[in-house]
Amino acid sequence: MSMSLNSVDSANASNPVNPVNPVNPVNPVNPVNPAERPQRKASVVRNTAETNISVRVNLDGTGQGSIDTGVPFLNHMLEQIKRHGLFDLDITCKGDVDIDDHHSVEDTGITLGQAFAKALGDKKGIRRYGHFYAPLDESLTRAVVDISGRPSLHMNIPFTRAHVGKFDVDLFSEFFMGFVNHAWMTVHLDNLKGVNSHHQIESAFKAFARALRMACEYDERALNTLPSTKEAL
Ligand SMILES: [Mn+2]
Repeated sequence: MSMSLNSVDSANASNPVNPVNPVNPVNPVNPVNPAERPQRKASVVRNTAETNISVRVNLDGTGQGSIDTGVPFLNHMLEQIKRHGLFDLDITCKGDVDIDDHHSVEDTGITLGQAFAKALGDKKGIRRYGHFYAPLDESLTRAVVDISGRPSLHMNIPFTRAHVGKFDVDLFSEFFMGFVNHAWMTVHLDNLKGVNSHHQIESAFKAFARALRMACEYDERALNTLPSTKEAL
């Protein structure tokens, strides 16, 4: 079943609520002055028998915050999202890493995706699309993001090793699958060149961070438009 924002607005004009995100009411007008716009922040706590995770995000941040997932390589990658996406991010994960890193990495992706979906609110005025090519020495990765409302991950990363230190490269796709499924985004990640698997992954996270930043940013010429001819994202 699909719902359009327009049909919800007209059916319930006195209390317009984003059907995707009931937490953030539909903002009637995005002011031209950025300081007057609603804050695009969200907090999500997700507890299961396998992990306890807390994420706080500010889409309009400056790259502040602390990250402690219990998986050092994942921390290193999330720092890339924070720094190069200019998102403020506070992330803690206490997971069953005595088994392995799988649950912690996947569930951190899920919770981060939930936080982005919540912080994006009604999505009005955003660029929606973002893309970036990030090199890291010999490695070059392209990331393309569409805040489409349709979860979809397409990746081609020909990993040259099975592990980066203790980190299992299988968990790379687990993180991004968790993220896109809960952020409701389309993400394409293509490693075009690469020999060192640490560089392959890190260039992908850097490209993703920049592409996601572009997609989440306001389009100053379309502040009060939803970038979809369907009028729904
Ligand atoms: Mn590195």
